[in-house]
Amino acid sequence: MVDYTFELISAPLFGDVQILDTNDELVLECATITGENKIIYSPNSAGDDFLEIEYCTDAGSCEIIKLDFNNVAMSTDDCLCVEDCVYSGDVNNDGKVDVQDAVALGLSLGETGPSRDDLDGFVPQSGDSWVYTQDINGLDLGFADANGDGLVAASDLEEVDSYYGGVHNLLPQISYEIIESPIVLEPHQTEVDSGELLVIDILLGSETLPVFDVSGLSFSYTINGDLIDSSSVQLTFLENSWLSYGAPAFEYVNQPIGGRIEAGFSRVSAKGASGGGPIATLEFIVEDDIIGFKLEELLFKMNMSTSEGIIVSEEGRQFSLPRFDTSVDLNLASNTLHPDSYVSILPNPASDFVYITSDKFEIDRVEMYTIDGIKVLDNRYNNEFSLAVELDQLLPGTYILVVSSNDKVSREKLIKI
Ligand SMILES: [Ca+2]
Ligand SMILES: [Ca+2]
Repeated sequence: MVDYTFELISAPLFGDVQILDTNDELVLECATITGENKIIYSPNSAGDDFLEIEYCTDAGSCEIIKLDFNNVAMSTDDCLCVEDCVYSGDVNNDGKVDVQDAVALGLSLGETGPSRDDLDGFVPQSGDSWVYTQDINGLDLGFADANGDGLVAASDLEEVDSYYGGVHNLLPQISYEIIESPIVLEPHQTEVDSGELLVIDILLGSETLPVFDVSGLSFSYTINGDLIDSSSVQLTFLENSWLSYGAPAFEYVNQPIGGRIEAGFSRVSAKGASGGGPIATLEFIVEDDIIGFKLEELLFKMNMSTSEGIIVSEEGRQFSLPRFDTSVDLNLASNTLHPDSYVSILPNPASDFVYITSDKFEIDRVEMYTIDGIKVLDNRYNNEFSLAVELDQLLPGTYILVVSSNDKVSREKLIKI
C-alpha cells in the first residue's frame, strides 16, 4: 500500500532523477529495478551535487528533503551492487553510519563468513550471504564485516570511523519502547571557572531503579560547543562498573561536531548486565576565552543533556531512554589576574559610576559586554591601580567587565541599575 509520494523539486546539476511508481521498471546495465517509490539518481559526472525532493503523505503533510551527494568516479568495469548492498560501516543497514553501528559491531565480534572484494569508499558492495544473522537486528552478519575480510573484528571499527555520518539511504527512524531510566549526568562541581577542567559522572539506573539485561548501550551528550575545548574531551567507560562486569568491553566514542559526543558500549559474547549506578566519566576543559562568543543562550549556565539513549538486550530487543538535562554555573566572575591578587568593583550593583581597583596589577584596559556578548565599552588606561568608569550611557541590566593587565585578564559580573 502506497501512502506517500515523492516529487522532484530541484534537479541535480549532473545527471537525471527518476522516481519509480509501484508498477514501473527501470532496466540498467547491471540490474533491473522495480518501483514502489524508488528515487533513482544517475549522475554523469564526479563531484558534489545536490537535489531536493518533496515528500508528501496521503494525509496531506509534506516535507522538503535536501540530498547532498558526493559522486565518486569508479575505475571498475564490473557492475556495482544495486540492491541489498553492504556499505562499509553501516552495520545495522539503516542507511547511515553512527554510534549504533559500533554497538551492533561489538555484539557480533568473532563471527566469520565469506569475504568480499572490498571496494574503497562509501560505495555499494556485493557480498555473499553469511547465512547467520546479527542477534541485534536479524540482518545478515555480512553487514557487520565492514572491511570485508571475512571476520567481524575490532579492526572493522576503523570503517565505522572512516564513514561516520555517511548516509546512503533514507529510512524512517525506528521508535522503541521507552524505559524510565535516563542516562544521568552528575557533574563534580555545581560551578566551574572558564579554563577549568569539568568532570562529570555518567550513570545509568540506580540501586532503587535498576536497569535489566543490557548488552549494548548508545547515547549522545550535547553542550554548547562554544563553551568547551573540543580537543580536551574524554569520555571513558568505567572498567569495574555494573555494566562492564564479567564481560570484555567494546566501546566507541565520536565527537562529530564540537559539543556533541556520541558513545557506544557493547558486552562482547556475554549475558546482558543488570544493575544501576556509574558507568562512565566525561571530562573536558571549559573554554578559556568565553567572552569572544555569543552568550545569549548561556546566561551564565552551561546547559547539557543526554539524549538518543538506546539499550539493547541480550535477545536483541531495543529500548529508548528518556532525555536528561542538567546545568553547571559558569563562573565568569573569577579573578584570573593572579591567585594572590584581586580586582575590586564597587559599588555593585552600580548606577552612574563603578570604581575598579587592583591591589598588585596595573590596569591597562577595561571592556564591558552585555550577556549577549556585545561589546558596549572599551577603555584604555595607562597602567592604573585605581580608576572610575562612567555607566550613565548604559541600559540597566547585567554586564561582564573584563579588566586586563598586560596578558592577564579578570572577568567580573556587574549589575547596572
Ligand atoms: Ca547504521
Ligand atoms: Ca572484518
